[in-house]
Amino acid sequence: MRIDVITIFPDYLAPLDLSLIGKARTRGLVDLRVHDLRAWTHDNHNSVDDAPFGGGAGMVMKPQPWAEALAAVLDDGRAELGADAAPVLVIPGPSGAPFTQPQAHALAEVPWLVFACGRYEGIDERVHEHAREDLGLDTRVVSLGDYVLNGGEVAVLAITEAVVRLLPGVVGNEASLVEESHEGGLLEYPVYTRPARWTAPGSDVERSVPDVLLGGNHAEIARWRYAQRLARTAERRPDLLSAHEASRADGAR
Ligand code: 6GU
Repeated sequence: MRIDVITIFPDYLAPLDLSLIGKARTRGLVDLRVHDLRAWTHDNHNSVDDAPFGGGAGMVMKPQPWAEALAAVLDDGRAELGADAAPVLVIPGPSGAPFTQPQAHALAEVPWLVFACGRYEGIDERVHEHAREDLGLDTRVVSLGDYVLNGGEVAVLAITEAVVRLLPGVVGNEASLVEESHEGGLLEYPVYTRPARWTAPGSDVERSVPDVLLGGNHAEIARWRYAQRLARTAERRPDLLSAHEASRADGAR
């Protein structure tokens, strides 16, 4: 998979050199390139933003550097992937649709992703239109959740990690991708490791691992874990539980 990130803070993406993603990059599973948007400015101040038409607080990212950046990144990617290659363009922002695990799976099937990181109050809307209508790009505005960050860079870190760990060969034990929170629309069951009985320093309570997990009856363990997933989802994410019940009623699972 090829991933291009366009940002005014390339250093913000440095964590993508680390851990699982870094390893996937050195192993050639992911070709990730970070581009400084200011490379496509032509004034002395390398300005990328300006005041909003219609007034209001904050600044808006100017269209021209974005159009040039997208053209250059598309050229570069097509030189490598072929003239017909077309990336999915992901524009992170608080006004996007929520990013979810099903979307992570969908993006993991795409051979080429381009992320456009907005800062300030966002990118001039005509850049979105240009990408869709002139460049013909599948353009998706996505949000991490209902709160405001200063820019899209943290979202790119989160989305890239969620997507890249799903690529074949990135996570050592692929079974670990199946039984985790948000797979199957429920949260993960509680997990335990040795010792089976444990007392925290300074505590006088000995805490035991649930007996069912020590018994080796795998059908019973599976039933217990499913019940735990339901209980935990009901408590922490009742919104997910109603969707899960609807899909079960449909016979989807
Ligand atoms: Cl993707 N961007 C920004 N700036 N704020 C956010 C967000 C993204 N997701 C939630 N808040």
